[in-house]
Amino acid sequence: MQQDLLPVRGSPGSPYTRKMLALLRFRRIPYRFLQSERDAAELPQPKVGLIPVFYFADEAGALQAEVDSTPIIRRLEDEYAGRSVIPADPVMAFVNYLLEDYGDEWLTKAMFHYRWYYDADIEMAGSVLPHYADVSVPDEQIAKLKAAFSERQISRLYVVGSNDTTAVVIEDSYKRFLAALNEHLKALPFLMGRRPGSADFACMGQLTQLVQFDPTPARIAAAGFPRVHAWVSKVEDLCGLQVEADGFAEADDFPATLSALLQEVGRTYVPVMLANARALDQGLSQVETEVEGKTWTQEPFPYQGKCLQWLRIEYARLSTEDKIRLDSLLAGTGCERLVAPPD
Ligand SMILES: N[C@@H](CCC(=O)N[C@@H](CS)C(=O)NCC(=O)O)C(=O)O
Repeated sequence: MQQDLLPVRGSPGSPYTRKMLALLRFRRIPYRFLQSERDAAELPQPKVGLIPVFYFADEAGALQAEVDSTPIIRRLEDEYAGRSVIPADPVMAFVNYLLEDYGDEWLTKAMFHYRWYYDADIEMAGSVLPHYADVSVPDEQIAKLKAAFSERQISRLYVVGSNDTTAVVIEDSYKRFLAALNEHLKALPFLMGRRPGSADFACMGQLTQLVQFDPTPARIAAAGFPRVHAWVSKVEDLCGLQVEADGFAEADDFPATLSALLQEVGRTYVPVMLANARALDQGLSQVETEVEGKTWTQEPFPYQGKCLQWLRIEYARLSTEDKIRLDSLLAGTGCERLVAPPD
């Protein structure tokens, strides 16, 4: 059901919030952004304590709190017409889904890692983020919030798999992703072609933090990839973009730079998602694999096990003919392993 102003609770420091606000602007869906729990005090609580939270009206008009950006985007597609972020061709819709999940589940490792691993980044995030809920909080209170919030976040680095062993893997992958995106943007304005897909918003959301906020990754981006820096700022508000009906990249004219991006996904996200699923299946206490010849080790992450299942459901829904078309795009990128039948 369409609402006059769709309530969304989140924070400028949350990459998933930035993903969704940018998407709402592009889609021209009117919303009201609630930047603290206090602003949403009258609204229902979501089942899981994550942001952003969307408050959708049910049949009776009562608001229901929902989290998880990927299914929320699909719900918005059903409820609001026009300016779609999902390509009509199911093969390109799968590529978009995969790159969206890469943004949400892999790039977020770089985002969380840089923010809570290095002193300069911890200092910046710890000092600024506590002001987002209420900018007038007195300094003495901010000092306490800063210490408590930073400690909590640093203690959770293990969740995304950031540790002394994986730091180099995460940082190398961030730099390679920036380089691959930079090459792609020389040819096309968006990941998905001449109009943005949900993958664009997922990657841009993480990059708002990496490229614009946290000093260590921001320095890397500004020094080597000014084009990507500019892209992130532009994608934040695409409400004025004229959408071309045939603007999505096409499977039978698949951009070489998009293949290169899929190869990057195949180097990192793919081995880690597969090793995570194996560890969960076998009840292991550690995920162990290699990424680009270097060790990856982290605690199993049940939510990312579900992400892989959802991706496989997307694949299973394709017709036989579309599977063949998609398989030929994925062949040799490493991503074909995600959907290959078990051996
Ligand atoms: N899969 C979720 C992830 C959302 C998420 O992880 N949000 C972070 C903030 S960016 C969060 O709320 N973390 C818990 C916390 O900060 O307490 C989505 O796509 O919306």
